Amino acid sequence: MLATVLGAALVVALLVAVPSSAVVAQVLTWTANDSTTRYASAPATAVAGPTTIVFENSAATGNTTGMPHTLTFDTSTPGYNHDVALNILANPFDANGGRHEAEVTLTPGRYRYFCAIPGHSTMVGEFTVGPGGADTTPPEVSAVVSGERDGSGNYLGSATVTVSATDAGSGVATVEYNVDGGPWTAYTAPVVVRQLGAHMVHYRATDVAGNTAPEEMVSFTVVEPGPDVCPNSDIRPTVVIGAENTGVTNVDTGNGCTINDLIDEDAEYADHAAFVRHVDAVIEALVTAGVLTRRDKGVIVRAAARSDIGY
Ligand SMILES: [Cu+2]
Repeated sequence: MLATVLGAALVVALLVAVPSSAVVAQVLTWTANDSTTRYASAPATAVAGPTTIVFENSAATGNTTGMPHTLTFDTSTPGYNHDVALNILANPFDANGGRHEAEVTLTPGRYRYFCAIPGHSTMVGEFTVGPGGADTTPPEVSAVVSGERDGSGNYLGSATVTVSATDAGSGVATVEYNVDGGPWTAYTAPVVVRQLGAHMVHYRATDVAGNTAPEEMVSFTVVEPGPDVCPNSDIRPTVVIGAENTGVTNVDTGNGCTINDLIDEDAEYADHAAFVRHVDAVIEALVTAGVLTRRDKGVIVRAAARSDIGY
């Protein structure tokens, strides 16, 4: 009976011990050979936390001459972490056969290391340490809807949903979406919705550590594209009045007409003032619709006033 109780206690103790011993320690390995100018191999990145440093300078790593090297962490040059004092001297004929280990704790940042043997001054390098520990933060996900819109904000003919996800910890593993509550689908490219009507596109992302971001949603309406009111559009890249390039982008205003089409500088006007009033009116409508800013309007109307159209 006592033995059974002791046995049970032992089992409990072993179970409790498992989580800490299950943490896999990071091992970083440097090797050296006959070169006096560079290490044969070295890590470029690591994560913060307890780390086993291995420095091997032996026949196995290519040292055929018995040349000694050190792996020495820089503790003085500005711009680097200075919290690890490491200075391992190794050569193929030392008591360890040239293979040495040390236990250190790395913190986020950059470390610089070098070989301290005289004449080996270019044998240097650095590595970056990222935040360690378990990733418990889900990815950040967002979506943007794009497409040609009418004055009410409806998408003409189709809407395109572009989802992006980032994860600072373990990285993004999967991004998924569904349209109007349909099955979740792996997101690989922007999603084009052509079916007319109101839609909801849901999206979510999961990181490598298994954290899933709460589902989010964008909603929009796709309507029949209207007839092209301006079939022979002036599609110059910017708004041009007479000889003057205003620099304002000559966008499609939503019905197939560009801003240059609406300004219509080749039409007949009673006089110059009539042309300027016409420009002021069409551009004001575009400002109200959110197509142009008030500043754009100023630039365009002043260019119209300076032009000789209508004279
Ligand atoms: Cu060296």
